Amino acid sequence: PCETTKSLAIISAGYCRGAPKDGTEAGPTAVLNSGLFAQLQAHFGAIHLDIDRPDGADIHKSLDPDFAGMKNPRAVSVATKHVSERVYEYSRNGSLVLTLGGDHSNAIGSLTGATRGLREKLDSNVAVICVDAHVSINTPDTSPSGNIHGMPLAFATGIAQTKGEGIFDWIEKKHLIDVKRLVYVGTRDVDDKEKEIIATHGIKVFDMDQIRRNGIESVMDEVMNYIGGSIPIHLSCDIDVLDPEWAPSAGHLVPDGLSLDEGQYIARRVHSTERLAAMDLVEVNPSIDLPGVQRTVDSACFLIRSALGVSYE
Ligand code: B3U
Ligand code: MN
Repeated sequence: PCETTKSLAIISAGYCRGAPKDGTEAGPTAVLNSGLFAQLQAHFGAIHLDIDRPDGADIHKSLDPDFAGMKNPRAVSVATKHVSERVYEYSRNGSLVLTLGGDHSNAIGSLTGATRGLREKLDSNVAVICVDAHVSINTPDTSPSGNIHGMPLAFATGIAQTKGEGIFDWIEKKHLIDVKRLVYVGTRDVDDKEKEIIATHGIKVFDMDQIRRNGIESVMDEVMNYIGGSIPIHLSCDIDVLDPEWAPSAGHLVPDGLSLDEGQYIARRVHSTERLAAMDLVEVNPSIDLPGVQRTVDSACFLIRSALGVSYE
């Protein structure tokens, strides 16, 4: 049983070393300053935490050479560890936690932090609903790019175990999400090696084809059935799940995505369970497609408000 959440903590995780393009460091500010923070504060009395340091930004690139194929591994490890610890503290104390990225590597922090915190508080695993055009589950071995933003679910599940000194050596068993409680919605760009990982571990995927065939309502019925009726939910959103028409300012656009209505439907369904314990929203990049930034930010805010049950005038 998951008690009703009373407070909201917002974690600004504007770190971008997991991605090949800069720009997502400005994501949290763009999203919060568009009116969202005021709305959340009115609704929850939200607390907003900027995580400034240590964020790995001070690790000069020359001191952060590739490791096992990963780019910027030390900087990303430091940043995600920090996000994980903050999310953990707030989850353990019963807050609903909203983490704003930043590139998708930040989900390593939010997923592990919430999982650890909720395990301690409720003695329960967490169901993770990943809403992403990708499955973001490459390991350093399978990654075609070396970009850690393509790997967050591999590290958060323990499927990727690559560690070095100062490189993800903070991740322990207590941080790991259960692959049997992980489900994807809206995927449409999956690498062949990722397909193998998904098959090997029996991970549940509802891709765009299934959504087009059966409709989002029926897919969400199946999602809710799959995760079961009692455990807390972590909603992990990459803005690129939306069609580029709705979210053009993202780093890795994939055509034929969700409409904003479909995205909102997913978020509302999660809200209606009253079991949302943590949410992240990553990859809003205000330096890509400048005319489309406001539209992207508006879409992100819609998803967040819908998931959190916040209406506004
Ligand atoms: N799967 C590719 C591309 C990618 C997927 N998701 C992100 N990037 N963020 C990779 O590089 O892992
Ligand atoms: Mn993605």
